[in-house]
Amino acid sequence: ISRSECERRFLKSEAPRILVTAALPYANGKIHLGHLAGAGLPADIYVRFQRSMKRDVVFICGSDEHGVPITITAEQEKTTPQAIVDRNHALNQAAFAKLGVSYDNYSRTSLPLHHETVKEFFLSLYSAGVLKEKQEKQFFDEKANMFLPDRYVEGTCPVCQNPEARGDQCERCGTYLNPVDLIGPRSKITGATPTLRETTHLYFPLGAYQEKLQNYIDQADKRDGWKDNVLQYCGSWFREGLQDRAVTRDLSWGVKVPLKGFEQKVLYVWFDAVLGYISSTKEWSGKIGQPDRWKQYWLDESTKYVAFLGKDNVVFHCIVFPAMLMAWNEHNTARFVLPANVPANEFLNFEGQKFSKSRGWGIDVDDFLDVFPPDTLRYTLTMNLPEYRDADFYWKDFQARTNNELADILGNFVNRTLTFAHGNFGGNVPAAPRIKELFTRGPGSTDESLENEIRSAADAAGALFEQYRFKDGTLTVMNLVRFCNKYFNDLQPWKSLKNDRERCALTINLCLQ
Ligand code: B3M
Ligand code: ZN
Repeated sequence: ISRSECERRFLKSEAPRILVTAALPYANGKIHLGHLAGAGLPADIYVRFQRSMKRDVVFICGSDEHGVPITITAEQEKTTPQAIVDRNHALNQAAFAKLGVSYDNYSRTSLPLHHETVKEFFLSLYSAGVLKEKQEKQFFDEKANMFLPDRYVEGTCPVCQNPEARGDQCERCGTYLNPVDLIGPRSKITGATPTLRETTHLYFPLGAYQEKLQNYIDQADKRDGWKDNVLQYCGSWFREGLQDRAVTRDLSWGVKVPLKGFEQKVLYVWFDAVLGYISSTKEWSGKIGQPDRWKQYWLDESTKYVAFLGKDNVVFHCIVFPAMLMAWNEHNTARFVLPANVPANEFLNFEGQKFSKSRGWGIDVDDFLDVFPPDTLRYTLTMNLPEYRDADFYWKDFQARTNNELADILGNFVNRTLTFAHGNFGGNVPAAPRIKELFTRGPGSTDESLENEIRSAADAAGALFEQYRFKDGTLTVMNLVRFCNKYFNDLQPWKSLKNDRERCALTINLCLQ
């Protein structure tokens, strides 16, 4: 990339402040390597890069602590949902910290502050008449005494006769289903045959926002270059046509619906989870003693908001969340910023297969870090990020990248340079006064070529990080280090040390740079 091209790209994204969020992991279990590759790690690289550019950036995450799977785990373990999320929240927060993911705040959605934030948001939409009440029939499990979410009804697919189709979709033939379409429906929780019961829910009119959403994504893409995979997912949702979505559920674990007649219901987990980014930023503001600071990030249109996540969360961040914010903005004077970009990643697999908790396939981050230091994992994952297509973590690759690249290239160069500077220049950066005359010219690596390489690699890596291309950005850095090792070998400072100390000083000075 040419220098002018770099500058054009850098300037393009020059925002006075940047808000970065990484998808909130469910506190139903421990995070595994796939979670890191999807959101936490690329977001951390982006944030560290922006901080190094001296930009004003806040980095927000936390645990997503609601949803039916957590209730079910609690029942299986004969404990409360709160106990489950307390345990996993602590484990996941510690695992991220151990990996060096530098969140400014890692919150959790069971906090009262979050519940208040969500209720205020919900009530604003409700009282503005945005949400519509609908009566419907839903499957009810008499044995478990609960309404069944779509995914918790199983039965035979009416299209392909797969006996294990789920209420929302048949995984064999891909057909989207309604639970009532299933032949011989049964509850996934108790195995009982569910009955249909009348219930009332509030719906968000997603369909009414389709055109606005398409315009928003078009504009944002023009400004910041959205990834093709993300645009394709959005395009296919738009082609199918957006449907209105229920935002309430007949469940007990979650944010209670603050309305008369809805006391037995909670808000849909995604409705509350995306607002977790806002409440986490509020919590951070309180912790740093500037309770209104969050508003600078969320309520000022000059903020650049970047949301990192995995592909399964794209629809919620590119469609559902922006539509919710649009609805709020239409009825309030304080207006939220929408994501300027959603650089979602595809999936990371483990040794050629999907991570699967139930099949015991994969490795949790905390177990990994009990054995290996964090940089070895960060480096291998970065070089295998599923930025454009699914990627794999292989132990063999981890071994090779750690030994042959991180240790032999980067580690070796840093070690030989620092050892040399300590051994021969008293641990100082040696001055290089006669820099112009000493500049080596001629074949092979020279002082001048190294200087150019340092500058152009920094520019190129910066431009790539700015475009969410973390794999290529890191490769650019590693190629610079390869060049540096060659320079060290070609210039032979151990020889010049004996006959031309200034020549040697310049070599080590440039290596340290
Ligand atoms: N908890 C899904 C996940 O962990 C979901 C993300 C919420 S982001 C607001 O992949
Ligand atoms: Zn089917």
